[in-house]
Amino acid sequence: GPLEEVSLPLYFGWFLLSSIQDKIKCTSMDFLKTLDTLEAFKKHLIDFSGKAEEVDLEQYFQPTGILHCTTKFCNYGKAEGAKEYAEKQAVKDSYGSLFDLSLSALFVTPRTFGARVSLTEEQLQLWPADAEKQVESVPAAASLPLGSRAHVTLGCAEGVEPVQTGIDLLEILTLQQEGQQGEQVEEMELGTLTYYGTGKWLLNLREPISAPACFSSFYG
Ligand code: ACK
Repeated sequence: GPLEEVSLPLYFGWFLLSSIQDKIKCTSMDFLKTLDTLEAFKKHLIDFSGKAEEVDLEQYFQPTGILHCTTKFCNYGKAEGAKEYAEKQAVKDSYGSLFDLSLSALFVTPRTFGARVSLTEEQLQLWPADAEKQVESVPAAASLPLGSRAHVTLGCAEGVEPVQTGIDLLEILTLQQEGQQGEQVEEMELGTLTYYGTGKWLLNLREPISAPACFSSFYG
């Protein structure tokens, strides 16, 4: 019946607790502020904005709502494998439980701003086996380790959908896997900043941010 049809959420994921959301928003805004002032960033501005003009990164990226790490995008049941995912024993067992997510890097591209999430073995039980394989624009991502796409979207450029954040992360990780060292541009207080070309920046955090998060779902 109609009730059954709407019983699947828009997506499942880990929802960061509000105390840590505030901390991450502060840290990430500080990072954008610093990145904006770096000579190295200004040098590559053209890749970033298409113009040599300055950009205010804090304005450039629009917040996209509650901070979370999507596990399975279900699209209310219309996405492939949505029902199977919702029925997985691990998903049922963990629903409503608290987890500790490790945010290991921040990344910025002309499209998105995000945090990489490094999943534990336990957390990978909730990760769909095909998440990295679904991205047609990054075919090489299929050979990345499971969980490579895991991220928290921190902001999107105007007109960009949040689904792009995980795709941008996969692009950067694919370059790394292909042996591209990137250009290590700066030792920042937070960690090492690397440039991977065409507007792709990755800050590996010296100390990963530990983020308590509830595994649940979003209906919208
Ligand atoms: O930032 P995100 O991970 O990217 O969180 C949002 C959330 O679902 C609600 O839109 C993500 N999302 C949207 N479409 C897809 C998709 N096709 N595959 C995986 N994640 C998706 C989006």
